[in-house]
Amino acid sequence: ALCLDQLNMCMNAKHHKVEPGPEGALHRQCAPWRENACCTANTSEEAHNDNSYLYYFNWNHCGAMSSKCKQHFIQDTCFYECSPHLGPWIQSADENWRKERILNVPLCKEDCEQWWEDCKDDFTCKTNWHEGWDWSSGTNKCPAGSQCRKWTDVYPTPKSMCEQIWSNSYLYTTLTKDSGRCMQLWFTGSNPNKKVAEYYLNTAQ
Ligand code: FOL
Repeated sequence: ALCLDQLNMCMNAKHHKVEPGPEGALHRQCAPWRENACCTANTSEEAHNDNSYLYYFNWNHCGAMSSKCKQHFIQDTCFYECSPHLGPWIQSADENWRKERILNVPLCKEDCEQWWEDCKDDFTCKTNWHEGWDWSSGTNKCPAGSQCRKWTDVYPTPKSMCEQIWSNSYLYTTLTKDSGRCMQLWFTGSNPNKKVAEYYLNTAQ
């Protein structure tokens, strides 16, 4: 069906379903989306694996990523792949691996700050993780000339990390989860992001 419902839709990207719907069982950290999801059960399972077939992305490009940091990347993957309420932020993308992307999704302060806190003892060699890797081995490695640096040298603030790591998929905000005006990566129970998307659709940002 033609998409007329910006509040309940899936982006046209690499692994997303054509339309959102219930999934009986989504894996672990993706389980909160099971009532209405843009990801399949297989995608949700892969989201938890290193070098998964989703993007063959190597979290451990500067030594092993800590598990407390990695859980945020798994959650980000669940959010990105499963969220059915990203309509107000979906844009067309000029990329060979997806037709649409998300831009400037207002992220709740707590989720961005906890992500950065839990990663701040880790290392990376790149600011924008979407491009410029060495893929010659089949997974991303640090490109020649780059060096692994402390997380806090690459990303001095939570804002710099949340906005830059995925080419401005996220907008850092000082809004808290209880505001109802920011999107949550981490939630339990019914999806709080539906109301947030509704708000931004009506105010047309
Ligand atoms: N999470 C969020 N929140 N937003 C996203 O856009 C997002 N995207 C991914 C995963 N989680 C996300 C997908 N990640 C490449 C690298 C990372 C990636 C997908 C693809 C990649 O192939 N990069 C090539 C350039 C590809 C191209 O654009 O031509 C490279 O040069 O490294």
